[in-house]
Amino acid sequence: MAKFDVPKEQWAQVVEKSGGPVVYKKIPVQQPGPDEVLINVKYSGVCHTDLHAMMGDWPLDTKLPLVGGHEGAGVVVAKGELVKDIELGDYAGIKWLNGSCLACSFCMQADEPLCPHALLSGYTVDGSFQQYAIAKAAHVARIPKEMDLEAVAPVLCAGITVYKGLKESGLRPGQYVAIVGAGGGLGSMAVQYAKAMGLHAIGIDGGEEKGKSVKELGATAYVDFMSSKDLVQDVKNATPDGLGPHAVLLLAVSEKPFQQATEYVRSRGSVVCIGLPAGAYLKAPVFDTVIRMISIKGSYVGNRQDTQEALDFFGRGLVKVPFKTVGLSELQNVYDLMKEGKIVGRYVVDTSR
Ligand code: 8ID
Ligand code: ZN
Ligand code: ZN
Repeated sequence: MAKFDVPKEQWAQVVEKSGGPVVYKKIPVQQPGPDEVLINVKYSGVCHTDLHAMMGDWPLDTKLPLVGGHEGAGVVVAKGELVKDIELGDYAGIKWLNGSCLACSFCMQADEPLCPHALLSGYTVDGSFQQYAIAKAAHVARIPKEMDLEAVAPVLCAGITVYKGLKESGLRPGQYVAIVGAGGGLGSMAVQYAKAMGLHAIGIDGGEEKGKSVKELGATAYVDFMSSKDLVQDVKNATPDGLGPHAVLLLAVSEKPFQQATEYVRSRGSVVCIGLPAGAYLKAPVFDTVIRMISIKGSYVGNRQDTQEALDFFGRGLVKVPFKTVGLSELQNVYDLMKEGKIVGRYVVDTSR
């Protein structure tokens, strides 16, 4: 078995107060508990959730001080004595779901994201914006050795979440799905998973650069919410019979599309809410929802099986999010770009710089 020298101190990005900014500094390396592993995080994707966490956007408190991050890909360098199925040197991933009780009625049915005792990476426990991060061994993603840790990092939240959302939508191959926020991190992956699952993706986002990227990733059509004069009609027109997409994946970080989706979804279609804009509410006309038999639902990350399936799509070369890599020390710059909606695809941070 490989042996690793784990330092006592490491570089991390720390949220010291709600609202930020992040502070790049040295902090102690923690030791894993009996059922945990310590992962030397090499790369971590930056999800919009990390920005929500820093800004205190949601009605759920974070720990403070907080190390964010939940798309961490790295190498297992230490483990507790109860961990039997992971070896030192294996590749593993820190996901949003850092741990769960494995005994409640949700965990028993593989709905572990709904566990009332769930631990959340980069929210209720420290996450992957540090060089050494801890997670429950049962929950870390098993990443095959041949995978590129830099490219696979965004799969660990964005990939799993949109893959699960597509499964929850009930879509069948050949049908149409509208992906709202298609140029962002989750959206870029959603377009590719949709295509790989035999669906037609209608990407919705703002600006030409995002449109170009969405088309290159395989979308059948792109609707620009910033320039469209009649978005509802444009989305419907992107389906051959003009009746609208069979499902909508809402990944945007603004409330308006959440109010709009039931207007263009096809009768008997489903609207799947995934994005989490601060303070947002859903609103839909009862009349339309009833007589057009529309389903509205939420979808929240994925379980361990979804994780391995989402990684398998990556392994087969079917999904690859466009990403840019910067040093961990530059995380605040990434948040500044994210706030302005300027990121196409994902930013990945390299924890060695
Ligand atoms: O499990 C979950 N439900 C889960 C998992 C991971 C992330 C939920 N999320 C949530 C995040 O917390 C965040 O609220 O999903 C949302 C999207 O995360 P992201 O993909 O990491 O964000 P991004 O890269 O900033 O992309 C957002 C995109 O939305 C577009 C933006 O232009 C950007 O490309 N957008 C906006 I803001 N308004 C839009 C609109 N009206 C829009 N696109 C279309 N129409
Ligand atoms: Zn995320
Ligand atoms: Zn549980």
